[in-house]
Amino acid sequence: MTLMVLGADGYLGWPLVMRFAMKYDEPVVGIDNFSRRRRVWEMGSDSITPVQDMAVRTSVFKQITGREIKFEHGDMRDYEFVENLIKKYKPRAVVHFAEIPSAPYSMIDAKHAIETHENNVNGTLNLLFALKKFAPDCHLIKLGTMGEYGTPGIDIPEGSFEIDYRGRKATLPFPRQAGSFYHQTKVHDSNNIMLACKIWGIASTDIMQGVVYGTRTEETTLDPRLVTRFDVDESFGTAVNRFCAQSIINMPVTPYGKGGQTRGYLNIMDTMRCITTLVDKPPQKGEYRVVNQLTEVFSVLQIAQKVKDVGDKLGLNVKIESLQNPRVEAEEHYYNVDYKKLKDLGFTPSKTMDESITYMLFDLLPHKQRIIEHKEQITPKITWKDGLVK
Ligand code: USQ
Repeated sequence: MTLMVLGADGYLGWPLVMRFAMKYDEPVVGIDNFSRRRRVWEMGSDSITPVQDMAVRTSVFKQITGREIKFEHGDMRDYEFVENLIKKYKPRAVVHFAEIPSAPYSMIDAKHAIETHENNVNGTLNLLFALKKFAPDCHLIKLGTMGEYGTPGIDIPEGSFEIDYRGRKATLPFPRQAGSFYHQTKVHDSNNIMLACKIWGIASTDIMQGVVYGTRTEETTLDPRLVTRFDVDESFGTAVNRFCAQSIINMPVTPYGKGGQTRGYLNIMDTMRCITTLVDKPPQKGEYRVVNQLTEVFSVLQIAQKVKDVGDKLGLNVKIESLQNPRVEAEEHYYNVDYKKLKDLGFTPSKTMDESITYMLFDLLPHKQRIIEHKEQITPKITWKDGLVK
């Protein structure tokens, strides 16, 4: 049997193929079309960590560990490619990370919104049809987002909730209220996967993942050439990572608006451990399982303060400067989210944000010059109301 990772060149995908290759005695195949690299270049930015080509990555990994990662280059939008892939490997589990992950990128203009939809929704549909045909017993582990739920002002369950309406009770999917065209693609994916599980008996785990941060995993530290990418531009960099990079170059960290936007967060190492937990404990055939994947909950202002506290101890003299919010989102809101299913399956968090920020700053210091070179791209220019404002 084979384990497959779609999006194996990405921030999470590259560490995951290495983790799989170390942990399991089964063939591990990674797939990518390198679109993340291209899209970050399109934003005028680059990974702050110098990432190697895939051929170098896989051969260095083999030299050091003796373990093999197979790689296939291809695009999930191409049904023929996807069908041949699933037919060839008939995977036991496939982790689908091969999507455009950026909310701001999807808000630039119609072209970018449609590209994000086309890539994400069509890619997932191609995968579902190919799985039905050639690997109906495969466990599909799909990366969704906590952002699917939005900020509803009531407790957020894991996927579904019980409702008593006009005298009748039912368990229904919890309402999705995405806040960007990117987050909407994940909602559409969730609906399509739910339907495929119901009608074709596919077994799937849909991960409602919080914001991931971090510079390293067990495998990326084996050799500098195995490092994973680290983006800081407004589209592909995420809050904690951007705040750490800003503090390295003495640029004020930038909570948007009032800074009360509260989200779930988890370290990239814990992300790897969550996914292997899910691989080891698959759902039943036909089951559509939703897990909320996060380990801690903070507001952006709390995160900015954490980065300042740690940075100041290291002598970085971190400043916090709120920016006018380029997004349309609640800046003060109720946020209480369940995240129990992964723990029930055996996952225990290994890292807190407090301890992670310290080593993240240490890991980023050697790349200070590269952050300075991309300083321009850190400042937001994409607004939810007017798209890219030059
Ligand atoms: N934010 C700031 N200042 C910044 C950057 C972001 O205040 O410099 C705020 C945003 O306004 C937002 C929060 O931080 O309220 C999170 O923003 P983000 O850019 O870190 O994350 P987001 O756009 O929500 O998307 C990221 C990933 C996406 C994933 C999602 C999980 O890019 O792929 O789906 O996190 S979640 O946020 O739970 O939906």
